[in-house]
Amino acid sequence: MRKGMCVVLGLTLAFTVSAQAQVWDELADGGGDAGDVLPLQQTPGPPDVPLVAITGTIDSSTDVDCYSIFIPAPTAFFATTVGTPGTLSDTQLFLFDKRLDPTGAGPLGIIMNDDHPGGGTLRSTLTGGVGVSGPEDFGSVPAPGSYMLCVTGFNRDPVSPGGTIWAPGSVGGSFAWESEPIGPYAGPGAPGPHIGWTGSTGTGTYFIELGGVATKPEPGTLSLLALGGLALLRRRRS
Ligand SMILES: [Ca+2]
Ligand SMILES: [Ca+2]
Ligand SMILES: [Ca+2]
Repeated sequence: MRKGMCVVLGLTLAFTVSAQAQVWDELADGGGDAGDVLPLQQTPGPPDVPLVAITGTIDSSTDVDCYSIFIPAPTAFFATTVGTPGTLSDTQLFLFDKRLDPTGAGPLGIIMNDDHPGGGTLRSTLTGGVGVSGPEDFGSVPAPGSYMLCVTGFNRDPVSPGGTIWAPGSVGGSFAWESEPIGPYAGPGAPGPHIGWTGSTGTGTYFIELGGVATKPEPGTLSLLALGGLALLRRRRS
């Protein structure tokens, strides 16, 4: 059997054995309140399994809960509180790139949503593609990888050293806290690295339904994936 095929079969077997879907609970699984800035976020586990939901509680006017997630295929990604259980009626969702900005001060904002882009609810939806969940869905996830997903209630918002990230006026003047930003506002073009939060939130429980999300892979799996990719490349070139 060719080496590349062995690697692919090995990966398939490893994934099948450990592929039970995980619902992560902030208290029961995380052991307490999830932190609100890198690296105080919770990291749902076990590694390498589909992550289908995260549940928890916004328990004070300043609480924000953040989680490490892995997005293997950006176009399949979504995170939503629309139609899910939970007493927190007006949610907000934020996705940050876990790689630090060039100054090392913090992660950069990728996409956010306050009220669902399709309208009709104060709950929130993020998608990996543009326009998937409604005409106001402007954001996208740029590449497969590890991200930090944060949930809070309206109106507790992320800040950078220069002020509010995704603040009205900072992204073209028409910003209304709906599914901004992306494009020039993502990654290196975002107004600044995330260092904290401002404003206050209502309290209550939340249930974030997830699609196209896995728990963080083990480092060995990433190496194996890279090896598999190399093997496939070599096969194509030979
Ligand atoms: Ca919490
Ligand atoms: Ca928290
Ligand atoms: Ca909202």
